[in-house]
Amino acid sequence: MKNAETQTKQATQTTNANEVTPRDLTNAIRFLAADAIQAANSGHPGAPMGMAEIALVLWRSHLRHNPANPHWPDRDRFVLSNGHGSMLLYALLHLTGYDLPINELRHFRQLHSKTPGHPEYGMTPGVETTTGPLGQGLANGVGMALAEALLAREFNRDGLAIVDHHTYVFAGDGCLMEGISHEAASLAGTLKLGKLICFYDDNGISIDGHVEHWFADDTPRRFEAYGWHVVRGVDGHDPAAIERALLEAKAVANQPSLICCKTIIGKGAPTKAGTHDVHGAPLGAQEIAAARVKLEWPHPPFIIPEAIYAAWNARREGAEREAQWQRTFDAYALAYPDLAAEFRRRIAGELPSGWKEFAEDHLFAVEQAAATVATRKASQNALNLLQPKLPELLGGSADLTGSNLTAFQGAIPVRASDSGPGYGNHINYGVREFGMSAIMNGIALHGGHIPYGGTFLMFSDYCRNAIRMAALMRLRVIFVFTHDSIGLGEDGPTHQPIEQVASLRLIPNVHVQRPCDATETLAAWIAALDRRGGPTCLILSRQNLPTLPRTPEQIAQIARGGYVLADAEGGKPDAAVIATGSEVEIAMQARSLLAREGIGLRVVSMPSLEVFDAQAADYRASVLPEGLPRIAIEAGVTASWQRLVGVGSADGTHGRVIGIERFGESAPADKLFDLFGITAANIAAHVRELVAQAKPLSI
Ligand SMILES: Cc1ncc(C[n+]2csc(CCOP(=O)(O)OP(=O)(O)O)c2C)c(N)n1
Repeated sequence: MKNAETQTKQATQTTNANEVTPRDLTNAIRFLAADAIQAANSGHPGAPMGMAEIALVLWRSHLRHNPANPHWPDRDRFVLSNGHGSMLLYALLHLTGYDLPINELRHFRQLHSKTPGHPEYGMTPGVETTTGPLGQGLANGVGMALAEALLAREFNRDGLAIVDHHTYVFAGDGCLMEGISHEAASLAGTLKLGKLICFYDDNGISIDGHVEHWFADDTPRRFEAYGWHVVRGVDGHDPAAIERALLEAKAVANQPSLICCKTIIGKGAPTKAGTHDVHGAPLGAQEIAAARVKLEWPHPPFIIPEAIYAAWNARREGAEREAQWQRTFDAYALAYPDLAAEFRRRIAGELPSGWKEFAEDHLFAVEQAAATVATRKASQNALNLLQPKLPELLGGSADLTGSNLTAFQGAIPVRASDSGPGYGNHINYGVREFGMSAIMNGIALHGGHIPYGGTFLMFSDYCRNAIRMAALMRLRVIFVFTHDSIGLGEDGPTHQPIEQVASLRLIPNVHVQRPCDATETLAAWIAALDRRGGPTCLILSRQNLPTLPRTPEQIAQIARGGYVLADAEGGKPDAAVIATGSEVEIAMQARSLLAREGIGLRVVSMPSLEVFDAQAADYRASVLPEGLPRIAIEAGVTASWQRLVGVGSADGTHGRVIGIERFGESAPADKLFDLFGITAANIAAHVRELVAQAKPLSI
């Protein structure tokens, strides 16, 4: 038997540079995918094999990218929305010359490889977004295309287009069945995102089999109804037809395009092509061997002849393209030095120097103003203050702008014009919470803006998987969730969040901030903007809340997530109450009640449990000393707090949580707070019991 090296040599010699055919190039994709999936004994060969010709045309003849610099700001963006076909993307990145050696493909889906089961942003050079949850990639692409259009409006000057690129998306039946793709496509059509081009891999197959039994939409007409330009009936295995379709799509500047490609899933697999067997399982050694014969690919697994590598390699053109852009940028920098510096800063995601000191100075002013306002209103005030310093803020709301108060003074709504979206800095996302969230992820991924968007906290459940994706990708996206509890009153249980705050806290990398007044609200915005490690959810009240008195030291401590807002008079607490948001005021009232009885209650305001948890142990212990009886109060399920107050702990610490473990009711807010015991009297009653049980304590 020949050893691998001899086989390699022979195989490599069989193809010389002049003889490389399109079939050789697509074979390289097909066999890298099939062999890697076979080696991993898991994965999805169907989409990579079925989309090989589409990938060939797009990646070799159109995609403006530079494999040596995946961060070049004006590169075209590519999104594999059907992320299960990850081996297609890995093959393309490897073949075109990204830093993704063949060894990484050999280790597809293995621990610590750069080739995880689904493409993951930040793990593999050239992967623009994490995809796998179907439909969201397309929505990310809409966000990227929107970011591109808005930045172009803001920064480009006559003859100096420093922002001028396309966003390309591959999507399958699964993506187009998902509701989120409807939400995102509808907005993309309305806003006339002409530089968004999506290839629909119309292979008629999903996991359960032939989609005609559960997906009989007329997709082209549906997209036409959204305002897209649709290229129908393209043979997805004919490079010339794909090329024509792509040129047609690129020529349409004020409509996004959908190129509908008829393909055969798993094309090239002799017996399994066209069946759902090839969608999500290795082909098997026998089928791959037969495919090698059928497609005349004699090369062993993971061996690609040099001539084929050379034909795929995009480093030289990539370097030229980037150098050409750099020349434009240099001319731009000469003509508009300030704008050029601002563009660089925005793309790097750095905030302007001095912004934080500026914002923090205002914390004192807000504290001194001692206004009684809803925290949603305090949030708008914070935006009014911050936005002139931070033009990268790109706001929006899912049709609740006047309720979420996301529009700052002078906000310019993003509107379509004849040539695509006009300049703006506030987006009416329409009633599309999930779409909004995934589009914001795309905007953040593109770079140049910090997106934030609002809806009622209740509907954070609609946003949820996109919040999770923002957390997984560690994106700076800010979710503005207002109407945060039974405090919203008469709208009733459908609109009253009970479990939402606790459930958002369960998502790793998410910071939840539930400020109690105007000062904490501004501090929460500062923290969210300053944070680069993930998204923040701002949880804001509908009802007015008074600004509570603080010393400068306490104002500084807000950034630690939790702090002593008011200690027992005389500094000797008998118990501590931990509260967030609107319940902090109630805790303060309980403190006054108990003080009259000689019981000392420490009030700990804890706008962010995650931030507090990340503080040093001695700081945490200074706020919540061991042995001091604790009560937590929050107008929602109690799950977040049981650990912190020691419910059920073996060490004898005992605590309680006052919360709401059932759905709300339709009634005025004050009646509901009484009904659910979210009152000063109830806190006081629990504290009396706790203090009576507690051992004497000296701190
Ligand atoms: C939101 C979501 N639901 C379900 C899945 C599981 N899943 C992965 S691929 C797939 C079928 C996709 O079909 P299609 O887009 O036609 O892909 P193809 O068969 O062409 O590879 C499903 C249901 C998923 N990844 N994301």
